[in-house]
Amino acid sequence: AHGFWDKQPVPKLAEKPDQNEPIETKTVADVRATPYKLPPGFSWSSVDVADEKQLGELYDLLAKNYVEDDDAMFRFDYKPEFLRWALTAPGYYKDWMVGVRHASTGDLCAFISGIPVHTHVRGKEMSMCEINFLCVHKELRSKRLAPKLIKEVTRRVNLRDIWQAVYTAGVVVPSPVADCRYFHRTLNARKLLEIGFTRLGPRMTQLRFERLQKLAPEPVIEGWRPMAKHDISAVAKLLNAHLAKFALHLRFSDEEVRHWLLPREGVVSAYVVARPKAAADAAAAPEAAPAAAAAAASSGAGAAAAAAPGLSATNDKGETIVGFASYYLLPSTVLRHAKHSDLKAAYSYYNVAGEGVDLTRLMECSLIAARNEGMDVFNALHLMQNETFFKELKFGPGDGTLHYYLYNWKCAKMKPSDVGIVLL
Ligand code: NHW
Ligand code: EN5
Repeated sequence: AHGFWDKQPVPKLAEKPDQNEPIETKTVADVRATPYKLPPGFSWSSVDVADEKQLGELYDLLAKNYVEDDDAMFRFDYKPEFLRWALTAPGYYKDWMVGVRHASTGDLCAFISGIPVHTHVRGKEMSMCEINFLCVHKELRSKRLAPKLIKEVTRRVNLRDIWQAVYTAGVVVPSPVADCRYFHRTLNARKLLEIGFTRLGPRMTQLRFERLQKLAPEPVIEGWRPMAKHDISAVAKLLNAHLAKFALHLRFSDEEVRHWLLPREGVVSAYVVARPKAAADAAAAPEAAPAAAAAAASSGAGAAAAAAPGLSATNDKGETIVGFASYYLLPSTVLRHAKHSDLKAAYSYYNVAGEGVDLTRLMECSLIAARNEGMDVFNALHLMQNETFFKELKFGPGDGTLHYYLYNWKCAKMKPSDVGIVLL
């Protein structure tokens, strides 16, 4: 059934592996030294996203030909600034941005990208490649160009002595390591109804629906503020400690936290919950602030075994960071609509509710912040601990599922709550 995937080092669909190991082991000397052959009329061309013109060409290809929902009502519209962010990861390689051009016109007609990441799978850490933005122009579909792109990027990754990859897709191919549903939280009820993103249930009026989705005007947690440069190392500590709870997760260096999580206007938003230096000091001195001290003692390093210790980290200004929340901004084009041309969506990224912070309240603040940034909808996957807040915060299941994959790795299937990776 899968002429291509059946020959790749991935588990078969029927397989129920219990190992945690590579499927095949090779060395750089085994890797083909020359690019795969393309059909006549096409040529390989690495896309330099630092070059404004090439970034624009990639944007155009994806804006017209990338992922749509099942009913072809919406298509992802990754903006040029977003693509630059997504593809210039720390340590990125230009030759992992694999493009295909028409030899005659020079037009970019297909693409796949890889970036380097440190991935943990059930306790094993590996340097991997994270694959994204596989796209073939609509006029060139079903000609087996995608397998060519996948084999060529694999070759270029293998030449750097990397043998595993992590990727997600809305379609099922051999073989998902986890399956995560999309959930959606309405922020602009009227617009979502107008564009057919959502419908009113039985006995629901637009007015009732709008009232039901109402949120507070401003974030409700004390100490909530945008993440700044002086929070980078504290956020890295908090985030890596949190992610270690999940069977599948990445490890972020400080440099990667700076790249992926420092706010970028119109691309990624990130907030911390910071306790002022004085309050943190007071919490450490019982006679000064008994209540705060009790809370600290019940969750601090020397606490009794009863309470789970809450996470916290000190930032470069001496504040205690006890929470972190982030989302990325990815609009979709509304296809064939007279009044609206785009759907503004925020996607839940990485969130950590540390000591004394409730995850539901943290996410409520994210919803409010996203709404105040003009977003129409807030999307989140059913992974990590997200299920714990969906009901109270009025998220509902969407019609899409995101499947998680590992290339050249055999391990037991994971529950969505084991998944600690969010890709763009
Ligand atoms: S998922 C988004 C993928 N992109 C889109 O859906 C955009 C719209 N669609 C298209 O552009 C995020 C085309 O339909 C594409 C397929 C290009 C999808 N994953 O050329 P043919 C990612 O970027 C298989 C994996 O004739 P086409 C992750 C399909 O099963 N395989 O089809 C990407 C069939 O193989 P089979 C996919 O429609 C991860 C073959 O392609 C797939 O003209 C990539 C048909 O090829 C998908 N999303 O083009 C894997 N879609 O065996 C990375 C189709 O069933 C692996 N196929 O016969 C790791 C590499 C690095 C390793 C390093 C160690
Ligand atoms: C690689 N990084 O299907 C990503 N989106 O549910 C590539 N549905 O938006 C793979 N069909 O359910 C991406 N509204 C795979 C996802 C592709 C895009 C996709 C789904 C996810 C989606 C919407 C619109 C459906 C339109 C008709 C949807 C219902 C929302 C409703 C809000 C109120 C509470 C209940 C749910």
